[in-house]
This record gives sequence, C-alpha cells and structure tokens, in this order.
Amino acid sequence: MLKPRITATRELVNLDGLWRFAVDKPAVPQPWHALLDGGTEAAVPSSYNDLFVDPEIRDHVGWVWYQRTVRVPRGWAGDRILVRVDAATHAGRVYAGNTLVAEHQGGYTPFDADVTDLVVAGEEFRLTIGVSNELTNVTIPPGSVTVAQDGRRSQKYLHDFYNYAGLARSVWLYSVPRTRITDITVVTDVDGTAGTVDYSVETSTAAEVRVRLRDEAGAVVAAGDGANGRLRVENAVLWQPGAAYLYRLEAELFDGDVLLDSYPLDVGIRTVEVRGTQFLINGEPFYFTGFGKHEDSPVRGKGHDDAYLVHDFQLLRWVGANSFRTSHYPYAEEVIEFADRHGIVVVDETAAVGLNLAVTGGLSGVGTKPTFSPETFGDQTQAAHAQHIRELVARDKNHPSVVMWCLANEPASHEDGARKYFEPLVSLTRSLDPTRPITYSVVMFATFRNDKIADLFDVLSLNRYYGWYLDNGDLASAERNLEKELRGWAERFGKPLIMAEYGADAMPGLRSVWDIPWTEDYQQAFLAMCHRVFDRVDAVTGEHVWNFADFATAPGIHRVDGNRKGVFTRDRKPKSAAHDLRTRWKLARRPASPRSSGS
Ligand code: BDP
Repeated sequence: MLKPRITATRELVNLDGLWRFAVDKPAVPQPWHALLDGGTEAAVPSSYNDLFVDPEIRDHVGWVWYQRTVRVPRGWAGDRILVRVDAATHAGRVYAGNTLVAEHQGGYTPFDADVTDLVVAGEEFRLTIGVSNELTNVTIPPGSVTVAQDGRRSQKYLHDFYNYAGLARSVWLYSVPRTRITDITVVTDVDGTAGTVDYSVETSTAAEVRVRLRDEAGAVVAAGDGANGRLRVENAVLWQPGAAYLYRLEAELFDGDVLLDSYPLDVGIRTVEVRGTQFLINGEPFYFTGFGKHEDSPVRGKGHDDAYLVHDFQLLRWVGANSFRTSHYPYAEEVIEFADRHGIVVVDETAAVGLNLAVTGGLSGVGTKPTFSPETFGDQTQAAHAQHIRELVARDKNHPSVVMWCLANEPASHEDGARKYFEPLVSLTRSLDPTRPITYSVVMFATFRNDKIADLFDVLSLNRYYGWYLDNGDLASAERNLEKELRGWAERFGKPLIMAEYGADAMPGLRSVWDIPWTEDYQQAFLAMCHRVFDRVDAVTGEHVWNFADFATAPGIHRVDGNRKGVFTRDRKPKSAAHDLRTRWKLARRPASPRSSGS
C-alpha cells in the first residue's frame, strides 16, 4: 500500500487540526446527516480520551464522531480523489456528505475512501468520520463489553495499556491520476560488493513502466524498463543498523512520451537472515539492544507527535539502543520511516495482544475457559488476525528498518488449539513476505516444555519477569530460574532467543539500599541480574527492556498511575536504570558487538 505523497502527478492536502466532535447518542441516529453541534472540538491526530475532563467521554464505549468541512483543490478535476485515514482506533466509517464511503476494522493500519464521484474540484464537502473503540472476541486486539446493573457499558480487555481511541494519526485528502501506480514491492540482496533490488510495480491499467534508482547524491545508479525487474548497483552502500543509507527508486508510468504517474520509494539495500542461533543483518551477527515501546504521551494518548518521535529517537541513541519492538500494535508509518532514515532496527508487531484467557487466572496461568475455541477465539478471530497481518505487511514490506514480523504478544501458546490457530497465520505471513524472519512474544505460562508453536517460528522472543511477577524481591532465585529457563529454550529449539520483555516497576525518587521492589535501586539491580544471565547464554541474541517509558494503563490495583516499568518516565526523564543501560549498551559496548553462536 503506497503512502500518499506529492509527486509530479499526485497532490496531497493534510486534514489535521481541530475537528467538530461528539460521542454517539442513540437519540441522534445519523450524525453525519447534519453539522455536529454542541461546540465540542477535538484535535487530530490525538486519542480523544484525555483531551476532555468529562469521564463520559473518556470512558465512552462505542462510536464517536469527528467532522469537518473540506475544500477540494480546484486543479483536481479529472483525477481520482481519496481520503486516507492513517488510523481509526479500532474501527472507522467515513462519510462524504450523507454517503458512507469506507468502513474499516483494526485500529493501527491505514485505509482509503474513494470520494471521486461525490465531490467537485474547487468545492467543499462535509467529511464525517465515525470511530469505535469497542473490542470483542472477534476483534484484534480482543476484548469484551460488559453492561452493569445500572446500564453502564464498560470495555474489558486482556492487556494492561489503556484503550486509547480516536483519530490518533493524520487524515489526508489526496489525488491520484486515473491511470496510476497502485503498489510497489522491492526485495534487496547483496552479491559481493554489489547490491540488487528486485522490483515489481502494479498499475491500475497496463501501461509502460520505467524505473530509475538514485543514490543519496541524486546520481542515477541503475535503471530498468517493465513492471518487474532486477536493478544491480555496483559498490552498493548498504543500509546498516546505526548507519542508514537510502537509495530512491523512481517509478514512472508512461503512455508513449506522456508521463501518466510517478511515485518515489526509499530503498535500503540490506539482507536479513537467521542462521543457527544468530540473527544476521548483511551477513553480520546482530545483537538487539533497546526496548519494547508504546505510542503513549500525556494528553495525546496514542496520538502521533513528531516532537515525541524526534525526542524518543534521541533518547534511544543516547542510551545506546539499536532497535525497538512496536509493542503491541503497528506504529505510525512516520515512525518506521524515521527508523529507516536513522538506522534503528524495528521488530514490527501486529495488534494481536491478549489472545490469552490464561491471564484471567492470575499467576496460576489457568483461565476459566480455553483461549482457542469457537466460543472464545475461533475462526472469526483468526480471520481478523489474518487481515491484520495482510494490512501490516502491505504497509511496511518495503521498509529496510523492519527486520522481523512479530505475529502476537503473549498468546496462550501453551494451550490446546494454539497450533491450529497459528499454523495458517505463519504460512500466510511467509507467503506474503518470504524474506523476513517471524517471531511471537512468549508468555511466561508457555515454557520450553509445554509451548505448542515455537518450532513454527524463526526467532523466539521471550517475555520473562523473574524478579518481578515471580521471585519478587529475591534476585538470587530469579537469577537461577531465569538462566535455567533460557538454557531450556536454547537446548530444545536451537533458535535465536531475544529477551523481548524484562522489567521492574520503579517510582522515580524511591530509593533503598536493600532489594525493595518499586525503588529505582531495585530496577537497577533487577536489570543487572538479567544482564549477567544473558551474557552467560550464547543463544541470547538481543535484549529489549520493558519498557522504554512509563505509560498509561487501564485502572487496576497493580498499577500506580500507569505502568512504571519505564526506564524513562512518561515525560521522558531518565530513571537511574537509564544510566546503567547507557553504560552497558553504549559506553562498554559489550553485548553490541557480535558474539559467537551455539547455545
Ligand atoms: C507483559 C505484557 C506487557 C505488560 C507487562 C507488565 O506483555 O504488555 O505491560 O507484562 O505487566 O506480560 O508490565
């Protein structure tokens, strides 16, 4: 799926700003038929929840409405005109005037509404977007709505981060030519000192395709004719972690000498491969340092913000992180593009978090119902999950920073039914993208003995909390148990292990000379303990601390104003642990250098 861009043949209008806003009321059944009144306005992009002080808006379950007037540029007559919604969390409906023009399920991937036949170049139209935050057993992520005795509806879900909703990413109006490029796929490889770029250009109607590849100085280094082909770049500069280099593929569509469409795509030439217990980028062993993150900030919730984007990447570099996981949903495409340009490696995760009813049983790991069954998560959930994977791969397949797909966070991979559920999703992902390894984040209830799906994946990403949820306050036992478990996974599967989550909550300023959970000192001692273990187990090929920053959660007795496992506070101040990580990752540089394979 191509991101809307301004080119010689395409134009783009950004629709961010203040939109009229209202929560859905049963008494007003068709709010898109008229101008929303009430005087409430909401910022786009932003989650709507924390913008207002009214708990009826924050805790509303169901549809909300955003509306604004849009003027179509007068030069667009004859083009196709589309509205692109970068994200409507978790379901969206787009109306041009009174007409429904698009519906979409899934809160973190973009979708288009074609409004060509409903609008006129030079004139205005009323654009209304409905957004629903409801999660059910057939949505990704899943959840359920409960109705209290007094009729209040509330949303339950199986993950801790707050269920922010709304138009958290940009909305665009854009034009494309009638005969146009509809998609581009590139796959890169390395051949000695040369790089190769296999390209495939899809078009709306058959027409002549020409492509050129330019280096960063703008010089043409390769060119080709036809919708598919291979470009060869002698002495290619590779895209490397920490040293990004992007070529630009210019695809053009011609009718004789008449240019019909043109679209530029940034291309990083690099390879990714799993060999034994190593993860190789450009043939070199790569050790992941970094975090599981969240899109989360005060007031905006999950709203994309370029200032936080720049600052977060500054902090990643400061602390010596070379990578992050998009826990627990695909992030804004601007984030992935930034990673492409700045050489940060990304593990790209779907929004499938909470496919696990075992968590309802607390630490026992036994839920009241099986997770995978027709009544709980069955064929329809799996179909929604498959659609998510299709949309994620369609959006992110050309990004060099994305080195691996993570299909789910902490599914009940130890339960019967997990294999039947996941096997087709693994095959689907491999057929959509045969080039990238795949992984899933393994919940603590799934051990190397009882897990039912680990052999299907290339890399095993372990979420482990020895010293926090287990062995709390007893780091000596935690150290023994963590090492025993890592060695068990390494010996049974012989695959690379990434510690995808390990972390301890810490309240900034709370200090102790003893191992007292919730202190900054304990968070430091906890991380040091984990690092000693990782350095003893060769199959560990990466460490992603949980979490980059403190983040908002659903209310609950286990949380003090949010999840405090951040190494940075929610407003991005370092806790003491940040300095320790910086010493390990940046100043000492020990794990960042390649290590030998074997378990
Ligand atoms: C893990 C989840 C993560 C939570 C974390 C925690 O994957 O989303 O935030 O636990 O409890 O199980 O801090």
